[in-house]
Amino acid sequence: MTTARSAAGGARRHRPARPLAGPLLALTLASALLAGCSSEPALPEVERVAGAEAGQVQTAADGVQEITVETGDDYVFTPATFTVAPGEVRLTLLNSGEQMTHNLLFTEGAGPAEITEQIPVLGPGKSETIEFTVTEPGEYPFECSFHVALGQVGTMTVSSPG
Ligand SMILES: [Cu+2]
Repeated sequence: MTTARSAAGGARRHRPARPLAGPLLALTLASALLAGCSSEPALPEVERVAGAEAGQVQTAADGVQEITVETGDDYVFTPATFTVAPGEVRLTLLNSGEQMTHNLLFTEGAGPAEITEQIPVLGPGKSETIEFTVTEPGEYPFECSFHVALGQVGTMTVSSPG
């Protein structure tokens, strides 16, 4: 296997070439390397692309509340917590990573009611949407079952009506 990109975090620090003078460029590279070496087994640097759209529960044109949860080349859901009102929910999981595969399922037996809709596998660069209806207020923990041991969990709260 020949791949230009190593699994190490440092390899992903590449940036578009900038018109820097030679010595300055060398200095920049040196400090980048130093920074990379001093950190612990670093996760690849992650860029979130959804920005303001991720994490905001919004009401779509058809009246369904929508939320986009983003994940990437790490073990984090963004947002990890959000609140919806009782009713229909359209949840999109966006994997903005380049390497890692995730899923999203509501932790069995953990919430006030079962939500069986799930996103079983989501490869890098992909997004998938599920829809479900919630009626019972309370906290519904969800997880990436691949990485739950690494802390990739979140909680959807269903607010009380009225
Ligand atoms: Cu995961």
